Formats: sequence, structure tokens, C-alpha cells
Amino acid sequence: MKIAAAIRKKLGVILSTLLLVVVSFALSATPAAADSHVVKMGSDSGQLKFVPESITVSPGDTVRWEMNKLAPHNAVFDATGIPNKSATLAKELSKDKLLFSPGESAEVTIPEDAPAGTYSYYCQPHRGAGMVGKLVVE
Ligand SMILES: [Cu+2]
Repeated sequence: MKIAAAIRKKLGVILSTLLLVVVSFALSATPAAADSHVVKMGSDSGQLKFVPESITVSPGDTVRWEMNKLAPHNAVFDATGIPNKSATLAKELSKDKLLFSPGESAEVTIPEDAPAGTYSYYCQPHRGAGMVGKLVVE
């Protein structure tokens, strides 16, 4: 009965592997999956805008600003424009490095302790032209 024992052993390995896959999938799927959001800098039609101008995000989500048209752009938050008026959080969220080439991008992860509310940001070179955006943190 050597063969039967070998088969049983193999079956055991297969079953435990299967169990491991199922369990690890269940564990990784449990916390609300973080979303990633993309905001274009400069509209396709050539306007000085963030597209979309307002997005709704959750803590843990990532936001990626992508250079599109009419460079240069950046995305800057001020303490006055965020719910808890924290200069530290504003700095943490800001991507003040200017982006020039289409496809260049800057990404930020919304901190888990970011308070809910509306966060306003702007592009430093084009703030006067109305290039402002909003993140609504839920
Ligand atoms: Cu700009």
C-alpha cells in the first residue's frame, strides 16, 4: 500500500495548500480595500484645472496627481484649507515639486488619522487662474 500512502500524502499537501490560499485571501480581503484615485493636472481640452476637481476618498486611499497638460503643476495644501488646520498634515499631503512632463506623477496616501471633511488644495503656479481642487475625506 505504498502507492495509497503516497497519494494520501500528496492529497494532504494539496488540501493544506488550498486552505492556506483560502485563508490568506480571506485575511487580505477583510480590511476595506484601499482605493487609488488619479487626478489629471491640466484638462485634456487644455484648461488649467484638476480633473476631476473634487474627489471623495477614505483614509488609506492613495491619490496620484498626473501631469497632463499646460505644465508645470503641483498640488499644495495649506493648513487653512484643511479640516483640523494642521500645518503638519498639510505638509504631509502636499506635493510641491513641480511636474513638467506628461506622465510624471506624485502620489500621496491619505493618513489613517486624517479627519473627515473637505481638503482644498491648489497648483502654486496657477492658483490665480483657478487651478484648485478638493479632496473630500470620508
Ligand atoms: Cu498648474
